Amino acid sequence: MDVAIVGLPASGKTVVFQALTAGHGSASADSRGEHLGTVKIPDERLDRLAALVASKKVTPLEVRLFDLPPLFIRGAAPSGDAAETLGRADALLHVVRAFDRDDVPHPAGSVEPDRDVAAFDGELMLNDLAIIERRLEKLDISVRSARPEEREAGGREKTLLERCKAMLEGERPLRNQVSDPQDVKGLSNFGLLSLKQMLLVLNIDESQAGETAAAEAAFAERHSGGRTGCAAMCARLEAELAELSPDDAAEFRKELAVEEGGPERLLGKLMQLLGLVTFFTAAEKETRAWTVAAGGSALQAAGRIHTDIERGFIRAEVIGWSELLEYGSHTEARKHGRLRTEGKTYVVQDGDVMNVLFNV
Ligand SMILES: Nc1nc2c(ncn2[C@@H]2O[C@H](COP(=O)(O)OP(=O)(O)OP(=O)(O)O)[C@@H](O)[C@H]2O)c(=O)[nH]1
Ligand SMILES: [Mg+2]
Repeated sequence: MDVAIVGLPASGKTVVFQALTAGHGSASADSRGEHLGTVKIPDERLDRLAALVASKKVTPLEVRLFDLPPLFIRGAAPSGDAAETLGRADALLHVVRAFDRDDVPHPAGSVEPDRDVAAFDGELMLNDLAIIERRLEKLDISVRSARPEEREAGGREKTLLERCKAMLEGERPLRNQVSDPQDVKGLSNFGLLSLKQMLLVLNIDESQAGETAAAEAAFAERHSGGRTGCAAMCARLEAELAELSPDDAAEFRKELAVEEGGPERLLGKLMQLLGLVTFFTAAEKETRAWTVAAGGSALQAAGRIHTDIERGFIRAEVIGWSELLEYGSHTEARKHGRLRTEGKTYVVQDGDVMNVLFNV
């Protein structure tokens, strides 16, 4: 999964990146100032499964985080590497400044999170409107010379694009309006930025850090919905805490009355927003977490592990993670008839431990 960190200049993007990568990942910077980091998603279920089967290797889910330089400076559309990173991203993490600091001027002169959310969305929507208008023009030309069946497909695309155009002209980001998976798919190749799922991260002041939950709830009330999620965090504090030993961090948190697990909670919200179901493979060689889209089948799950396993799929042995822990081993679970045999169309459930039998 690729997530791009975006936002206005000096909103704290790089500090959020540091807070998320310092504890659970690694980071590197390239010459253009774009940072790439890998964040391992902590999952207690995975650790317990790995301990149960005494795995030599434990592989958690990973998210690739891209910390981008500020976008839309003087209205310029993203170009080059930034455009490529944005196009590929599965979600945008939009850092919204709520911290106040005289020595770090806000580009708009004052700290107003709601204004910044709207302003940034406005840029995304302008970007999308230009893309859609260009595409509609092209379609008009190509439909005239097309064969009847092509004309029909072109007509459907035109209807969809015109609907999107109306949403954008009404200043509504596409992500909260277009919900039919078929439509989302139909639009997926155009690089529409307001269609991307977005986690808004309210970057609060140290002085507010003790009231993170309340700040988050109020912010979410105004901005969450559709495919937009909300979280609050004091990025600078979390980035500093992530550098400390766990004991020192815990003590410091207590002193400041800041709740545990800020970055973990943010990552949890991100996973929730992405709508992914986590499943596991557990063996002595490796225990690993994987994902499929919610509603995904056992066959799709097999394909995530390896295309050969998908191709040669025979059946899957499935058990919920907590049940496997309860029985202590696959052998015991099988003895009690709890290891289920499922076919290709089985809908994978969050927390399933799967063993796919295949033949190639
Ligand atoms: N007090 C306070 N300062 C913060 C916080 N987050 C970021 N800052 C400060 O704000 C300044 C800008 O932070 P960055 O993370 O560099 O912001 P950015 O969005 O990456 O900036 P650009 O990449 O230049 O757009 C730095 O001096 C940070 O230390 C915060 O939560 N509290
Ligand atoms: Mg930065």
